[in-house]
Amino acid sequence: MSSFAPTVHGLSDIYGADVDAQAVRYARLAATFKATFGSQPEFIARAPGRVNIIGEHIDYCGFPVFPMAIAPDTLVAARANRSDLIRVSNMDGAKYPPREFSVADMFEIDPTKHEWSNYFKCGYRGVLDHVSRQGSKGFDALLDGTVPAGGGLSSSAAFVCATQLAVQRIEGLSLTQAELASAAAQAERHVGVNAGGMDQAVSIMGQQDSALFIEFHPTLKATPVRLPEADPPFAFVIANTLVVSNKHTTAPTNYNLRVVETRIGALMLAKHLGIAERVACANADPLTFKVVMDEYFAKPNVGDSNDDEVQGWIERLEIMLRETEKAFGTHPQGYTRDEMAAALSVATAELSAKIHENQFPVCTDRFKLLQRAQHAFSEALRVVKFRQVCESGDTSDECFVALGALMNQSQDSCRDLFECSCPELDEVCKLARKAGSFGSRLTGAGWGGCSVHLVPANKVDDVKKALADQYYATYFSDLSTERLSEALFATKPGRGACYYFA
Ligand code: NG1
Ligand code: MG
Repeated sequence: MSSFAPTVHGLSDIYGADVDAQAVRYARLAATFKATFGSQPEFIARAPGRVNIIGEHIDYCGFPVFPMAIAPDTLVAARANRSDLIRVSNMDGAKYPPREFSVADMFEIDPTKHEWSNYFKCGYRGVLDHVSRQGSKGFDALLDGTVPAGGGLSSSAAFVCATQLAVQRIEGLSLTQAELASAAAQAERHVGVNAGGMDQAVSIMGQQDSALFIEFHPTLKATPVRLPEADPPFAFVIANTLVVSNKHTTAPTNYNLRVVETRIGALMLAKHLGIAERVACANADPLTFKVVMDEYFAKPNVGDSNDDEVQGWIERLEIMLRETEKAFGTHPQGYTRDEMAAALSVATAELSAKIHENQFPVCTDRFKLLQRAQHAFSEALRVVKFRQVCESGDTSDECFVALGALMNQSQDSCRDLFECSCPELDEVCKLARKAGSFGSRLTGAGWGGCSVHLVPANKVDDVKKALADQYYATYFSDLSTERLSEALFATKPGRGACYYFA
């Protein structure tokens, strides 16, 4: 892959963004930088948030996902300052007060502290860890973010990726897109979340007008896929439930627990399939459902838009779904730690080490391996089918009915099998479908945050009105018009990360 050369884009290139508002924003950022640090920034690095159209909680299972980059983003204006100090400020200084570190302290991150600059340090460390180097230069940075925090649109990935772009330029490094994406995914683990790599990959590699089919295994690969062009065209409406789910405080019972359930599920499924030794030799760390599937069929990865290869995915995933039922069907109530340890013939303490509990503790009595595995394999199947419909050349209403149905099934699976929805997300999906959405589902980690809806352009206003009147007016009656427009908006695929120069 080519190295990630800095690119210069005009402001009008930010698809879907309000160009005038963006121009004002960049000018304000540069002016505030000058007022704060005494000179103009050298450059502005930008990385967008994302919305995941389909493929939830399966990036860390090694399966493909289908997100797109959006207009809301993080900007980092920066300039080297010829000292060994790193000074970082935020346009929202009331919420995120200025911080100052010496270059030598930048690798210290305390994940138990809720501190905004931790994400800045993550981005800093991500790049330098990747090249096994210490930082060498002081610099000043001013950040501005428009991705709502904790809303499921990946504010953290936008933040970390934009910081990485700034740091690599200051340090004179040039990582490839894939390296930046992987480094950012690794880096977020320093704040205590055992994250997958979807958000960072799409933030870096996003393409205007296309969603991305992102594969993680055996290597990171992003294929742009266009949504079918229909008349009227289709848009994605994003609706934030405004239920804030903080991944860091809920990780032991939510996000990190799901990661662990899929990891133990992979180990036990391998044993059920009689390939425990084979996967041990494959040396996959961590072992994912995708690795188990590949080893079971011992065939090369398939992912290209060739009919037979798509058919191959579908057949394999269907077989894995049947095996899942056989492997875990006896325990619909879930497994205790002792039961899982016994099934894997290890001591309970050893099991705890296998799932890295000292780094990412989890808290539950029962691990629902059946339901989590059923979600993972069926969701992967839906992602592959979604791409297949997009590339079928069909632009009729039926094709959008099919895409919408896959999104609706994904929501049902997230609610019932993966248990990562919440009543507010379920309600928003129901209201939107009634008002004309073809497909509605949660997007991102869930348990709150955002939902995404596939809506024909001529129904966008109806869907927005239904949600404004029946959801927001009911539960958030004092919401200002401005906050409502941040929570509820239509969007299209936008471009990925880039640099701007004055
Ligand atoms: P968000 O919505 O950003 O919390 C998280 C993970 C993704 C993916 C989704 C679920 C991080 C940074 N991101 O997204 O990798 O697993 O949940 O599909 O943890
Ligand atoms: Mg995040």
